[in-house]
Amino acid sequence: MLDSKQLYVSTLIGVNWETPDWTQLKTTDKGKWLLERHSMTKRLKLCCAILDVEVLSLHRCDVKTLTESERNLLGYEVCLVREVILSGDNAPWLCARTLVPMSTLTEQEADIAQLGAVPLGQRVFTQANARRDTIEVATVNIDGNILLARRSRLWVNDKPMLVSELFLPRAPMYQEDN
Ligand code: VNL
Repeated sequence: MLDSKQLYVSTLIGVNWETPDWTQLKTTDKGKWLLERHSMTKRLKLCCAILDVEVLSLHRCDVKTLTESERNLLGYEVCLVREVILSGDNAPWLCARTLVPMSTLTEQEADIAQLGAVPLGQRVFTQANARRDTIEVATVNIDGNILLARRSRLWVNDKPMLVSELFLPRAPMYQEDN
């Protein structure tokens, strides 16, 4: 894995998540990206011809490594960890890290462990009952770049997963015409 990609992942792991100021964020273009409740995949696809997913890692994590807030949002459970870089027309746009509790990977959702290069959002939001709650946001400083990140909980068939997303310097949300 390239060093910069590893740095993005470790940055996401160490983020200090905060409850957003909805009324303020709703009025800004960047805020609208952060507060997107529907599919981020779909939103990003509107900004490019080709959206690529590179899976950096897919592994199980021990319950003991979950942070207190992760346990509060997901329960005390072994999770599958999926770490990806999303690129739009070859520019890295998003680093995403998703925790999927083993009890979510059952029945209809078993395939989520085998998505490969299929974007998670593309899989999840085809389901009518998919929903997102508890959106948190953060800013991080990477090499002098102030980058935005968010963490949100997704539900499919009433089973949760936790998605952390770091918007990389070339992401459309930082470009003026978006
Ligand atoms: C993934 C995660 C895809 C978060 C996303 O779509 C995302 C994935 C843009 O793991 O495939 O926002």
